[in-house]
Amino acid sequence: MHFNNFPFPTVSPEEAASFIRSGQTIAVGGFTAAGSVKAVTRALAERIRGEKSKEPFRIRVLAGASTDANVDDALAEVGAISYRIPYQSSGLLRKQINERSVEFVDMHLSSMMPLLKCGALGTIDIAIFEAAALSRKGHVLLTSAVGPVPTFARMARSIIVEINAYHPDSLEGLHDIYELAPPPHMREVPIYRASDRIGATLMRVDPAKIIAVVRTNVPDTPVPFQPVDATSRQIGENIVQFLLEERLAGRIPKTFLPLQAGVGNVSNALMGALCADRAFPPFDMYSEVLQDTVFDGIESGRIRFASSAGLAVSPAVLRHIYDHLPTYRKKLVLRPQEITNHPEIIRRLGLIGINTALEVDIWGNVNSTHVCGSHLINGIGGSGDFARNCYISIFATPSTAKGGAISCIVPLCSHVDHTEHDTQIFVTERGVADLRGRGPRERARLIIDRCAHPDFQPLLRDYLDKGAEGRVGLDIRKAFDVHSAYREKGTMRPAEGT
Ligand code: 0RQ
Repeated sequence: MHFNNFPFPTVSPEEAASFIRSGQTIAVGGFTAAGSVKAVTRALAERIRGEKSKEPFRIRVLAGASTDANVDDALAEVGAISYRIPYQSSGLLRKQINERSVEFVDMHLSSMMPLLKCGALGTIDIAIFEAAALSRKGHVLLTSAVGPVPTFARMARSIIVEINAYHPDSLEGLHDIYELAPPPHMREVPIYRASDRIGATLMRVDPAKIIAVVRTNVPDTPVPFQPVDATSRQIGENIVQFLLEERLAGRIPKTFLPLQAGVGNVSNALMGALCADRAFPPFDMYSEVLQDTVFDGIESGRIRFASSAGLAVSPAVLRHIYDHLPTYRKKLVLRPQEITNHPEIIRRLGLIGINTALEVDIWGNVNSTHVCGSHLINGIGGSGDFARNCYISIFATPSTAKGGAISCIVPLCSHVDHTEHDTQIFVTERGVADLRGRGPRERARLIIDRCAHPDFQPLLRDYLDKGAEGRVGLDIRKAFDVHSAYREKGTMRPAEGT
């Protein structure tokens, strides 16, 4: 393939940004900070900052998941985002969403592409994405993520490509590009193992749509993880213990099953614990993001193969992967998110899914997204895709948050992302509650006894014991007392002597 010998206009980020007009919908490539757009959205933000127009400049922004600071933060700083889907993790954008100046649609990542393809999410004016290389016929070598890019590029009216020299063109072979046909033409997706490749190494776009190419040389800038604390370490160890016992009991095959792990500090810490435990057999990952600790596992041989939509790793780990590409091409594949999060494949592979909750209620519902039912943190992301369809679905959370002021186990979730029908196993640093096959009262006892913090157990037991009549016994009048207390007094802890 002859890369970079193309006729498309190579322009400055500012010139490329001049194609974007207020009221348009742009779709940005990347998945989390991996492969995120680096230059055009930042140049657009600078232009908006300098403009004297009285009319606010507002655009709709579609992404694969979260982005790095060059997209969400840069555009939010100049108030340019009017609408955003399907997931975000920017502090500033979160503030604007919670102040209701940005319309945010919190969506299962697997739902986005089908909705886009059927036209329910409107049209895309311009897709902007990063590439390591581009050919005159529109062959694209993507960078550290695939995520939404194949669908965005096919559906957009115009395309701007950022060729980022930070990513070598020897990357070819890491990606597996495959797009699903819309119904009624959709076929089974022939992935039977995490390592199966079913598509092309290069993405193909219509060259007539490429209106500009920008050159950059910038690394991905993911948010650094917090050091692993004792609580996260203990959660990881509890999960390891649970999975080893399941294997011993014959409910997980001896050869083990592929794992999915979510985002955040807790998830990073528990992958570290899984990889450090010598009793744990080598396993595959079929996930949507891979964080740093996964690569320690690949290096030590604990992880055999990893499949993902993007590499949400530190610059040092990405450099290591790029320095060892012949090895990593055999151990790693990057896929579109409609494949990584596809319910059919998650079910067929028999995944063990491990996601993080904000709060869990005693009936087994999970809130992953909204504090006190109202204030968004990030979004549901792919957690629902995996939780609903996994062979074993685990939700992990510390038993308390905010220095012990909040119990993460509550009488009733203030917002429900995952219903009791889609959850199975809960893990905190206190222990493990296996809810499979159990009715509501037994589930409640298990969660309180095994997962809640001892300081909050009396309150939760009292709620359960003094509950209303009926199969569940949920007392609607007192269900949100702990949330009200937190809002009013900044703590869910009962006052001394009550
Ligand atoms: O806030 O830093 O201000 O103190 O929430 O909590 O404990 O650091 O946990 O980084 O693992 O994130 C659910 C947000 C957990 C994440 C969530 C506060 C806590 C802290 C973060 P501070 P931790 P993590 C695949 C899967 C949904 C998407 C998903 C997430 C902050 O995992 O976004 O799973 N998940 N995708 O203090 C009030 C509570 C709280 C609370 C914690 N009960 N009430 N605040 N916090 N519990 C990936 C993708 O989809 C891309």
